[in-house]
Amino acid sequence: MRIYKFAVLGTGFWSGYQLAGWNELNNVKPIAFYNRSLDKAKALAAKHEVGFVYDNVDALLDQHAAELDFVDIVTDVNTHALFTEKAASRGLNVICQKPMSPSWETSLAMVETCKSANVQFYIHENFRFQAPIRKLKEILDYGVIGKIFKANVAFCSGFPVFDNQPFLKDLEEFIITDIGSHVLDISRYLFGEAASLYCHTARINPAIRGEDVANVLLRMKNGVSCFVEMSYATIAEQESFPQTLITVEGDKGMIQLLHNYVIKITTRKGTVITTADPKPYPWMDPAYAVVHSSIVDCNRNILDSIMGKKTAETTGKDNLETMRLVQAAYQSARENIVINF
Ligand code: 89V
Repeated sequence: MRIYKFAVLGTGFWSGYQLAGWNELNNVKPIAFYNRSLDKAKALAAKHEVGFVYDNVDALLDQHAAELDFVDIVTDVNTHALFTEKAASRGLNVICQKPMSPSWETSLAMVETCKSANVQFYIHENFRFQAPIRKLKEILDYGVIGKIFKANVAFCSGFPVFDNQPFLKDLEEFIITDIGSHVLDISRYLFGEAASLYCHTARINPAIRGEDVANVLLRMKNGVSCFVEMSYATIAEQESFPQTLITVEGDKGMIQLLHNYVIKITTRKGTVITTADPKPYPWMDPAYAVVHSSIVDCNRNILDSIMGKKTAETTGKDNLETMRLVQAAYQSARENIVINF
């Protein structure tokens, strides 16, 4: 069996779970880690029996490019373009965490860079791989609720997200890049591409730099009116983090994805209830269960593409469409205008 070798660039909070996700697949192996502070890289390397650690990306790539199949970029968003360029110029396939980059132009350039270098480029957009989202899509495709005309996709939470990811506090553009990139991608996955978008934003938490509330109204090309709401300022009776709650209405009924992965399907005949729990893994943080579980499925989808078995869902090219929505949401909120695509 061929073992696919990779390097991880960035060994912060998220990379431990990313690596645990890779460990669930039996034909991949990390061989080198980069982190700007070497101590963190060393700690993670000891845990995963990785022999090479660097605090210089070029040194890692120069030393190991010949044996690597891909790099997995798990650094903060501002370094994504630079590290993508460095890996692509050495002929390496690139997997990069979402959001692809802070700007549309940079994202476009990243996709072009990888295309010109003839390497594969993937965005690790995992929300669409969550078990309840996959099940919801399956039910929608089955046609039980008929022709869809309206949807609500909501990620509204009061979870103390800055405790684990403090850098999010300093982002000038926060919730639409961090959560919007996920939930706008889910909306594309479920309902196709958007024809127009209108967005309001607000900052409720005075201790952060960017917006922590955004309401985005999409008109999809197929006519569906899709309201995508996100908030980290929500005080709710039942906290839903990190679940995306979804309601879809069609001319024959309604599907609701509710707390704890409960799915209710209502038609004129009544309501049927089912569940779609994420597959559990021992390394998952229970507070992030549905997200951590989806890492494995996202990794598998990308690896299948690297192995030439099938096309990945979240290629850089595909994710450009999500980034287009993210940037359009900011423009719409800034200028108070409807953006037509
Ligand atoms: O996916 C992420 O980037 C994380 C979280 C799961 C909290 O959304 O910020």
